[in-house]
Amino acid sequence: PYQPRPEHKFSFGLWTIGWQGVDPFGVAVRPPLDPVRAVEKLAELGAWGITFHDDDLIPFGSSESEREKIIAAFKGALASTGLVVPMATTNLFGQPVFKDGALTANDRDIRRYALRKMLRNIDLAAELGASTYVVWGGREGAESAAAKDIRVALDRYKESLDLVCAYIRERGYSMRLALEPKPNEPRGDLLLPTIGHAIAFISTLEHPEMVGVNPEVGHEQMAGMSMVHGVAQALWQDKLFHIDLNGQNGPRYDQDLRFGNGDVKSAFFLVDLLEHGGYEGPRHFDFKPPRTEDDEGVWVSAAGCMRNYLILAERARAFRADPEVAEAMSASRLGSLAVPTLAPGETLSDLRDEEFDPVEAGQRGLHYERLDQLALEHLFGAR
Ligand code: 3MF
Ligand code: MG
Ligand code: MG
Ligand code: MG
Repeated sequence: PYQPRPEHKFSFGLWTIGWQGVDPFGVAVRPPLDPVRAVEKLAELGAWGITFHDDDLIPFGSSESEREKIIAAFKGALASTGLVVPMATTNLFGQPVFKDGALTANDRDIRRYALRKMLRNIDLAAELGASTYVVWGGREGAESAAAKDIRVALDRYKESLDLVCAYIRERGYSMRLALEPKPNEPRGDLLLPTIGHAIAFISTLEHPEMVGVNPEVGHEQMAGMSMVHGVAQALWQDKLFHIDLNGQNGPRYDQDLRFGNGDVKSAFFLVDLLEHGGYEGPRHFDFKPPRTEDDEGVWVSAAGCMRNYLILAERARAFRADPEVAEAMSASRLGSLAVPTLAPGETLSDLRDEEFDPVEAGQRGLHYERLDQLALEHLFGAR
């Protein structure tokens, strides 16, 4: 019953299943993963799409002819499996040239190089049919407020994104950008640290309609934010263009656990929101199979992401279909929040004239504990 199928729109970054386990304390524990094998394995597991940074697919420094060979083999695997490329992105953080950021590096020639690298991969993304291009700043940020004038850095960030949007329009690509917020790591502080910062920044762009967000579960939780509230606001503002699903245990380093590990209750309400809140985009996993895993463990971990999503979706459906939940929601007056505070035709002077007993109203219970207990019991599989 929890078998992933293409219609579920599950996608994975090539850098996730392909992660070799290099971390700040240790070297690689797994060999490189051939992108063709990644496509075949994901298709076999029931996934729908694969995404990549330019350098995940085409190793940095590859020659023109190597690049063409790799792209041809990748396209061949896509064609034979039916896997799609819904999104692509640029690696603007891995190479030493990007140690002070890319689009907001203090060095102007580095910013120009970063923009060139991005435009080149946007062409490839368009060629492969991607409709979303994710922008994660990577190293856009600083360790010291003395080292970067953040207001000026934001000018440069805006300048670059305006240029990229103009390029996409000029080329006639049907592609939108999705900014990925993250509070810190690898820099001490990153620009656009949360969903809220990103949405506010988007409103300053030349083409705000072309730019949305790609929130990641772990990144919001690193900032101590509620992923569920953040995603709900992004949906409300029509800005949820893409999503990075994974797991995290509280504010610490970016754990990138498989989806379902970490804060399970938040995962339950997130799936409930995505499934019942009108989101129709990819269910994209950005996780890291832990260093403890061999090749077999990598695919078990990837399959677990999808299976956990489907289990939580089924639990969320059962929660919403339970008559006792409906009754508890009505006892908690959830429906009343949907009624506009001022009735049609009413005036503020009507409102001011109304008789009200705040002491009586202050005594009403909301019964949220009963409702939350029902949610937990559905999540636990106890109902
Ligand atoms: C970093 C990330 C990135 C982004 C990616 C864009 C390496 O914490 O989450 O993954 O998701 O660059 O999709
Ligand atoms: Mg992460
Ligand atoms: Mg990540
Ligand atoms: Mg991510």
